[in-house]
Amino acid sequence: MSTINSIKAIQVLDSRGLPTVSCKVILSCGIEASAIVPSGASTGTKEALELRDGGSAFMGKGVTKAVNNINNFINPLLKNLNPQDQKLIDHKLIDLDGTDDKSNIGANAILAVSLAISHVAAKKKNIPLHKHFRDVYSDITRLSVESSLPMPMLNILNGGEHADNNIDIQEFMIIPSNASNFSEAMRWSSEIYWNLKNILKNKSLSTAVGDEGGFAPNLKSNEEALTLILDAIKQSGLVPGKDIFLALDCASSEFFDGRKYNLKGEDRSLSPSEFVSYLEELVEKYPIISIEDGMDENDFDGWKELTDKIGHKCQLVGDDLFVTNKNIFKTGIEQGLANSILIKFNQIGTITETIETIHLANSNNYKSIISHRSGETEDTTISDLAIGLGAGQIKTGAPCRSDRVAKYNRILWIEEENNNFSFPE
Ligand code: 2PG
Ligand code: MG
Repeated sequence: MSTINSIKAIQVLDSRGLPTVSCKVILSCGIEASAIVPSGASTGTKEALELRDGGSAFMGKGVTKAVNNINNFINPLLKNLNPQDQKLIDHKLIDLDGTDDKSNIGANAILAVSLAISHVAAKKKNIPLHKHFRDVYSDITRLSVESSLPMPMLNILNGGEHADNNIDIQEFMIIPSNASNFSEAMRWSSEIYWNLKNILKNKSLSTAVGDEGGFAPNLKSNEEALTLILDAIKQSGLVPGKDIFLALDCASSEFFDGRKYNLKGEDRSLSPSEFVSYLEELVEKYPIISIEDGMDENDFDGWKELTDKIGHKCQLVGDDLFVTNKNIFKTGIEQGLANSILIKFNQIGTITETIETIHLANSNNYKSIISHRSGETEDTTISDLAIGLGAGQIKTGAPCRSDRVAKYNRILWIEEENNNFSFPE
């Protein structure tokens, strides 16, 4: 049996030019694999802790403490273990840390190892990572569901914390629902992206992009963003509300002050009920089928009102609300908040816990959307996770910038190699 020989981590840079953790696992047979962790900007307050150095280097954002925790503590702990024992290894990492929020060793350290272990284990078995995920978690995944490719949600216009413009809503996404396969979904999305660029250019608006590759112009209102996107869809010869639907990530914790939702770009402050009506009207007026973090992460009454009012006709996704945490999610389900969950493995810290949260969603009829972070890298683990778990949806930014398209390109190859994999109807 080939066992773990050594685990080595270094500090590398992410798509924002800030440090993050990269980890390599080498087996006794010589096979090796590595992984890199992502990092968020509009983070939920209950996320697992991303350990940063503080001090002056990298504006305090260095990750050498997390890197040293891997090299000094995790490396000896996991030596000689079987990399196929992902669940056992993840639990050893959780126990080593010993805190609820992984603040001791750092969720960035723990996740880097958890991911790299899964990659090396798949490589050892000589199977693709998505197949490995399916095998390892066959007891808790929906085995009845055939492997499927995810429907992409592409963020083509950026605001909020991801851009320096005046738009309050963080993400304006397109969903190419009527595409017959993943490649067609990507072709349509690329064409819409380029038509949007031309529309902005012709109006002398900025075509500079935000953190997730979407354009970040200054606009008069959130509705203007929606109108521009509809124009881009039509110019691409596609029909909004038939071929292409829209999705929003409001990331509204970023503009809620405990009492009001402050839409600075529109110079308006709305009470929770007024903000629910605002979103309800947007859903009436535009082909919006998914809204993420419509309400603040602690505004449970607002969430309940939003869910009761539009949950029957719109996917309502909890991101900062649930932070991929099984216990927090369970409480939210009991309270009837939202109807879907965004899955980000660095919010919780291990692959095993991430997959347990997806399982909880499946068992309660909540949809799962596998997601990137705004700070990303060339790592494509989320593409395999979305496919292996049959999650059905992935959001990983614009069809532009390598940190985003790396994930889509990985799925294009998996589509090519598995013509029996289905694409959502
Ligand atoms: C989000 C994410 C990813 P961040 O809010 O959904 O789009 O952003 O990684 O900054 O939390
Ligand atoms: Mg979000």
